[in-house]
Amino acid sequence: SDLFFVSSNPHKYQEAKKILESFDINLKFFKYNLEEIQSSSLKEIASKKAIYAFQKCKKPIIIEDDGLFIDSLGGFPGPYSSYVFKTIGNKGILHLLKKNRKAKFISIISYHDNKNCKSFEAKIDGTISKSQNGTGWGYDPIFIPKNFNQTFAQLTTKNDLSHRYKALKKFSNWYLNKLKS
Ligand code: ITT
Ligand code: NA
Repeated sequence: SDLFFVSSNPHKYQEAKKILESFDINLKFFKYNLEEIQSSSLKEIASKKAIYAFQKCKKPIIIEDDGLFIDSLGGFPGPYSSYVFKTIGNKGILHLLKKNRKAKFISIISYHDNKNCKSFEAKIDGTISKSQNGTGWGYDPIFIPKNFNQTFAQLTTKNDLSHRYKALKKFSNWYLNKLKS
């Protein structure tokens, strides 16, 4: 049974594909620039993205909405992470931070088919590094997961511990059960 990942971001797809492979789920790519709904809630953005993605693809889909939430900035960029990355980028974020560097990544995976609409959320705590380290996409060069001393961009184990991994693991449990029933 076909399952499509609807997104404009091939990095997200590549990671999601790799992660779901480890749960024996084959993920296909439906590259599409989903209109970014502006809302202060990741959940709301995710479920709207899912409805829209299913209308476009007409096959069972998942979408993912992520946010990087920085404590000392009151959770900014959060739901605006995509826009903030394209505008001020990692350099801009580093300029804004002082002593408290705590942050977390949140991922919401939303599934939609002609019967079900379901979301799975997960987070990973960490800190923002003092400078960019490693070559990775998005905020990877500045995010250090808790209990590590290297950024996501430097770690070879990102896909075993990321927000994306944790949310997809929850999704897989539900999805594989659904396929059986
Ligand atoms: P969609 O088309 O799927 O919406 P997007 O890139 O706009 O793609 P989001 O709306 O979820 O995705 O935006 C979240 C942003 O947060 C994304 O553009 C990245 O810059 C960043 N991001 C998300 N997950 C990340 C990760 O694992 N590592 C680094 N940056 C990440
Ligand atoms: Na987006």
